[in-house]
Amino acid sequence: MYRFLLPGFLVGLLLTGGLSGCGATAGDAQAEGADKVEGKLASAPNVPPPVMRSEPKTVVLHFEAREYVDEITEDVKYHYWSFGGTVPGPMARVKVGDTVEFHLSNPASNSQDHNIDIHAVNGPGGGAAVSGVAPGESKVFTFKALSPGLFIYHCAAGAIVDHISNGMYGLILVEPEGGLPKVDREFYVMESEFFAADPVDGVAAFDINRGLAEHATYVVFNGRQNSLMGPNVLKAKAGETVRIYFGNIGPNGTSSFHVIGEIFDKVYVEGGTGLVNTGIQTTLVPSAGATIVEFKVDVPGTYTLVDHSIYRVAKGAIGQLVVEGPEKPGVYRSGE
Ligand SMILES: [Cu+2]
Repeated sequence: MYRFLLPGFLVGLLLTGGLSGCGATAGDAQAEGADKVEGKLASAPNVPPPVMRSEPKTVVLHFEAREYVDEITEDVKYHYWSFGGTVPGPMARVKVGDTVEFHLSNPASNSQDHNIDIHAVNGPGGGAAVSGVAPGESKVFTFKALSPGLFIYHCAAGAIVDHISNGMYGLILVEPEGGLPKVDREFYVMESEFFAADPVDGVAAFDINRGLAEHATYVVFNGRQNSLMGPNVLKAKAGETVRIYFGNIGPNGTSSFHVIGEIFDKVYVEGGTGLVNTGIQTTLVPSAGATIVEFKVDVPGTYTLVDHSIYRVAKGAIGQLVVEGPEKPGVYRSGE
């Protein structure tokens, strides 16, 4: 589904300089006691594994800006700008108290300057002030993860709107002390609007007038229509607990995130870890905001993820979670 996913990202991971200062490979740096560890990253809908250590470390993250053309619908391709060759970009996972050494590279083959604003940063521009890279450049900045929560990152270069609208965003989880409670399944889902002009030879590009009018052509999960449908559905077994890390970049719309047929047993309000609400049907996720939801799937069947601003489903804001396992007629059945 994401044909650029592994090649582009791994090339970026491997070629952007290694771990300066410790002389170790990424694998060596994972060893117990190493001062620096390579960051845990995963591409949506996958989630990096829990951090599983009690001591804070310096976590090295390597991101690469990539511009490419890929399908946004079955019939239309789009001129994406991205981190790592996927939309959304990779999800990162660190722990509160960690120091993050963030490397951003912009290959010479790209056409645009880029940077990154990470909402987990305390400092001007969230890093954008010191991470601007022209094509062919790389930069490094360092920040301490002071606050736990699920945070958006996005490019803030140039006019910002085109970089955000073209796909340059993703999520970073800063785990609280002791981590989050164990669950059976974790997924990474991000909603976004695309403002696409009429395609030329089947390829569409950003239309700023549609953006200014707040009139999205597409509203999608994980960067394109059907990213969580058909062969790409999320899967779980009856009785399992599911956690979704859900981000909404907008850039304009607020999401009314809902899973049809389920109730969120827990909502980590606005992506923070200090306030957990329970028994929630639909949760609001603002532009450039995030949430963490958890629910137990009791009954087998198909559950549908939507932005319950329901006209957006017709624009692509839909995905499915398919649950297999034994029926549980005491919870749900046809008839009396
Ligand atoms: Cu950019």
